[in-house]
Amino acid sequence: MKRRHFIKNASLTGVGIAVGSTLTNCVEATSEEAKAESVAMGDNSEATLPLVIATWHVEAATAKAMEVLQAGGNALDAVEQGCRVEEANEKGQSVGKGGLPDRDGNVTLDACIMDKHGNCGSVVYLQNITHAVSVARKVMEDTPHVMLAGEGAKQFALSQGFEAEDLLTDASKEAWEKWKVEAKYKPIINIENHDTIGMLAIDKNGDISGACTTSGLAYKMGGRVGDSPIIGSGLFVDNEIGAAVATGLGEEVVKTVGSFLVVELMRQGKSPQAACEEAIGRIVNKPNSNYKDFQVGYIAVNKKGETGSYSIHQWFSMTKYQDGKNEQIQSDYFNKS
Ligand code: SD4
Repeated sequence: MKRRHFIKNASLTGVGIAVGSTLTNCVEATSEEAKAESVAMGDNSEATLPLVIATWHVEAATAKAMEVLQAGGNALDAVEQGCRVEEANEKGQSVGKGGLPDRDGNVTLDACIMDKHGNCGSVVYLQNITHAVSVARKVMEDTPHVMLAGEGAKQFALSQGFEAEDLLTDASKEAWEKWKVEAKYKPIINIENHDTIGMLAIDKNGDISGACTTSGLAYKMGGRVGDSPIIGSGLFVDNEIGAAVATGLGEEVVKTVGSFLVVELMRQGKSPQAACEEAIGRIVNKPNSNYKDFQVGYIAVNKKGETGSYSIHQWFSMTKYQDGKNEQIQSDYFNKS
């Protein structure tokens, strides 16, 4: 098992000291009254800010995001910079440079980003540009649009000074050539075959942003786009409530508009953990669901800084950096049979 997230039980103590204030101090009412009410509601989370969470085992990425936050940067800068670490990491074969190609050998990237105002930007089927998340941010900030696709997205990136590169590394090419021997045209994800990075951060002001970047399913059909660049499916941020991000078989996430669902469930009062569990429930409880054949995982954070994660199968994890600790947290999961 080569993939990074199969490193089990790795508890990572990171460097750096969290210098944030508690969320109850800086976001919500500071009065004793509010505090008493919060304790009465069973909320004993004095979440320390800033905080960052990400899908899978990506402690270098969360460390980068935390570095940005501790230097006074905002959550948007943090999630962009954090995701860029994995995009540049050629060993990660699900994101950016070195991502596994589609069945025709083309590496195509999907990414999106969303800020505290609900602004968002996204790129789909982007080729030859490593930092898809930064192109998504440019779409958000420098165009009147939300989403750019394919050649248009690439031309936009080039016009913004991004450099064209060949994203197919020798290792990914070799893997693709091996896959071709038995090439199956149906894009099947198995539970080992993904580690899209989705990242959510709360900065010291209590503002939330999120980002998501991926090369999508390995050996997918040419032209296939997953959930990761679809606002509401792969990612959703509502600065008043919280945020969620997905990983796994994008088709199943899109069908349930998963990340929006998680945030809406939190709006109704569910904890991030309960909201992630219910969103997974929507997938696995469908009549005739073949959930045994694929993985989906969600992570979420609410405005109080509480976090949650849940997946269909074992071995999904969340990396969380808070209070000076950068650690991998194994996620609870549905399929225990
Ligand atoms: C997709 N959700 O394209 C992505 C794949 C993924 O880790 O999460 N990989 O469907």
